[in-house]
Amino acid sequence: MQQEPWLIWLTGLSGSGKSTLAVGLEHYLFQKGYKVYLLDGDNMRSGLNSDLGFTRQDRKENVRRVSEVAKLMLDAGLVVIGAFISPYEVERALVRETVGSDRYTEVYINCPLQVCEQRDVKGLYDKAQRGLIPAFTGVSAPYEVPAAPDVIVKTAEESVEDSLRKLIEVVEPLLVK
Ligand code: GGZ
Repeated sequence: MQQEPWLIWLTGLSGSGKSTLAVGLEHYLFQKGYKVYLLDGDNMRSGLNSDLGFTRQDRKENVRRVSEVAKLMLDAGLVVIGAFISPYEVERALVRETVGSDRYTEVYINCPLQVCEQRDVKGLYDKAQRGLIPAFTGVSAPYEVPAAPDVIVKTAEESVEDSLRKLIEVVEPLLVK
């Protein structure tokens, strides 16, 4: 199957729904026959980036390395989904620049901090508020809202199915060669 190599970059707070949507998109595209790979904190921070934490510098390096890996994957012809908090505008711009703006789509997973805190699926917000996790995004470290994302999904207002449908409607036409 002919496909256009493309990076779909999901940015948003912890608990905003990035992973859920990334996995949903990956499954959808896979079933449609696309060669797709998902890069996220789980597979990057456990291996290549296992030396990195969450300081300003380490986050910068995390996203920089991911962008270089994504670029190689695009050169190999894959569709790549990146799901990272990537809280700084300057690093997101670097990702766009590294892979090329003609094969990059930025998706802002918009979910109010209060909703992420209420969801607190992994109990991380609770720990962060008690001072047990330093520099936690939204609590004790910043999240810069994307200035000009290509797509915005509002996971506090839409169902997972609605957000996914919206994402697919934007992304799938881009991948057709
Ligand atoms: C933010 C943290 C932190 C701190 C651990 N701040 O919800 P999760 O658990 O599964 O996803 C979060 C993940 C974020 O990794 P990223 O590589 O996406 O971050 S970044 O793009 O900013 O480099 C969270 C967990 O790691 N986690 N400590 N202090 N999230």
